[in-house]
Amino acid sequence: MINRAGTVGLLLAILLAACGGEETEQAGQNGSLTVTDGWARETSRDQIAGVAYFVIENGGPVDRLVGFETSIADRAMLHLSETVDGVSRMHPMAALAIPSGVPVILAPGGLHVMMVGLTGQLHIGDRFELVLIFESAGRVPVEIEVQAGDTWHFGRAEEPEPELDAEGNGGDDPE
Ligand SMILES: [Cu+2]
Repeated sequence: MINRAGTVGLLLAILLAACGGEETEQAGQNGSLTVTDGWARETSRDQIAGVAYFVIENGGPVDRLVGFETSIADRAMLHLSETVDGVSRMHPMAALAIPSGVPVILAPGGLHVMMVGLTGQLHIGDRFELVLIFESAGRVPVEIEVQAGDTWHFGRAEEPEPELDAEGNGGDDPE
């Protein structure tokens, strides 16, 4: 049975939840895990894949990022770019360890989320949701904003100089 006090308590809980949702609109959060600075590169009309980046901070015990969900692509996976002898290559990664107290930064030229089978072109200013799935913390939805960028990911053997990164990230250092 729900008595009057219980009903008021329930209403308060709903209100608090609503406020909490507003606060975390920009930063995806689940317990001790916070994901910020989510952005993706704009894509050209013919591009079938896109890339997304963000910063993960973990105030709790070590966790692992094990997967993604998004409605804007057939699938999304973790990749690592490496340049060996002037040639860039990407390697899929099954999981990524998220240490405690050390930000994990996904950025051009390194770790990124590869979104394959885009349902449409990504235009500057577009926003979409990418759900990060952690082994312990579970699902963390993150808002990703599309920002300017060239199609370095597929068009070139070499990646552009890091000025683009600084521009894209607004020069914010998570530390
Ligand atoms: Cu990739």
